[in-house]
Amino acid sequence: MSRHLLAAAAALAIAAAPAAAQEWRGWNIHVPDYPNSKGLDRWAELVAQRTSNRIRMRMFHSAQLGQQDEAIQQLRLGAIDVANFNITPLNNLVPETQVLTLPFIFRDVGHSHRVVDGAVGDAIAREIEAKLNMVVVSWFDAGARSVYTRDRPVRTPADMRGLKIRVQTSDLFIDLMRALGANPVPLPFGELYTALQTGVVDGAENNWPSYESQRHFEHAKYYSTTEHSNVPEIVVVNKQRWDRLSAADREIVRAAAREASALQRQLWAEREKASRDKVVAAGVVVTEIQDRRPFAELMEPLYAKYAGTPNLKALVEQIRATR
Ligand code: GTR
Repeated sequence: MSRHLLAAAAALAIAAAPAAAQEWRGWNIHVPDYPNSKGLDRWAELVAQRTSNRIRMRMFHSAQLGQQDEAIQQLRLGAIDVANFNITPLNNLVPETQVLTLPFIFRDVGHSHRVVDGAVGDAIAREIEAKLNMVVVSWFDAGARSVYTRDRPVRTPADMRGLKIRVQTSDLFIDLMRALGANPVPLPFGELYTALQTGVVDGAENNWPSYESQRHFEHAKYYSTTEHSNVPEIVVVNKQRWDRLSAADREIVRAAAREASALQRQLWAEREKASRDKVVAAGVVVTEIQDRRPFAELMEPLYAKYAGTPNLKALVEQIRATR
């Protein structure tokens, strides 16, 4: 065979060979048995099956690859390929995400699903993609966030006055706590257990599963159902990774992420109840807030500040009009 023919044959062999297997690194903040971790594991399993292992996602749970803000940075740069997180830490980077974080914006869980799975979710996903170099492939649940404290229960906003309450890195959340009269303290999730233990903060706010799985209840045993925010979570892929996929593989990755999200939502509903039962059995004092209006009224000015532009106002109206 001539040298030319040999070269041509080699080129053909390369073209015909299946695309090299890829291993993606996945980030998640939660413990392995958390609904989000299980949802991500299912996603990885489905994608591996449907691509005959050409795309394998290795999920690192429990913030092994860093705390949330750093991980988001790594994801933007491509050092992490996929991740799941709550959208609050994107508030300062992509203002459109603020509308989903606003207090009392959703009527119930079904409403939040219809919003994020519909046109509003798509519009926000496009902004995240354009500004942050990541593609949103599905949305996870994160339930309602409520306030919990170390020393005494919160029944009314007056009980919040002067309390140091941990928040995520988001100006909206900082202002939300200030509106209630508290002193917001931005801290990474992973530092919160010790901060509660040592009294660096007087309390925090989160959903039942995070309160339970991070064992915050051991040092903050008063949980008050303020349910002030229902922040949804996203599942994302670094954009360079995504852009290099064939159209067929993109479809596989996205469809599998949607199926993973259906599983996560089902596990979420179960875990919310199980977590609550577990902490109550461990001695947590639950204060049921029957009338949330005094809280909601104080937070109302946040709408003008964080959804004041015509574009954001329109998104809020679209959310409210979603049935
Ligand atoms: C959890 C959420 C995490 C993170 C955490 C926090 O509920 O799933 O993504 O946002 O809260 O408060 O830092």
